[in-house]
Amino acid sequence: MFMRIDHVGIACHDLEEKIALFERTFDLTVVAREVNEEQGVKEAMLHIADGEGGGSYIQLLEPLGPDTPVGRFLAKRGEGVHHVAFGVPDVTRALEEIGGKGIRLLDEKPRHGSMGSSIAFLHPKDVAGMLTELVQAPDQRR
Ligand code: CMX
Ligand code: CO
Repeated sequence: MFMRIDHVGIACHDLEEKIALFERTFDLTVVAREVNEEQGVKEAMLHIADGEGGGSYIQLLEPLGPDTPVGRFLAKRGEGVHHVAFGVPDVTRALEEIGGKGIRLLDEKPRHGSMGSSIAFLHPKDVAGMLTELVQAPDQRR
């Protein structure tokens, strides 16, 4: 079902400060910056490698406000790994399959993600405490 790890999402208070940290520490390059109102985040994607069906990245996330998923996470736990995102060929199909196994879906249908991707989340309480994101790259052929 999973083709690769698409990205690891990191919650942080100050996006620009953490972009600079990851660039100078790991020699990574920002390939996209976006504001996603629906997800309540300002974010940057730092490219690591290219793989089957798309690349792999670190996603740095700053909340747009306290009453957002990342805002609540920062208040409760502080900065750190927020979610792991896996590349799938077809998010709609993956949701059907995974939902059929009794895992709670936070999204019944795909939403807009970084760089034109389609994304959906699974409930962390049903996946060993890991907030899990499914990602279908925009150019993914079936
Ligand atoms: N990883 C693991 N557990 C998490 C979590 C995370 N990122 N965020 C919250 N939780 C846990 C909390 O610790 C809490 O557990 P306890 O009751 O044991 O304390 C429980 O889930 C409920 O958390 P909450 O504080 O009530 O937080 P929310 O109301 O935000 O609900 C969640 C949590 C996962 C349902 C919500 O954050 C969500 O729908 N997330 C999906 C969307 C998202 O995260 N978007 C931002 C990223 C966008 C992108 O990647 O592009
Ligand atoms: Co993500």
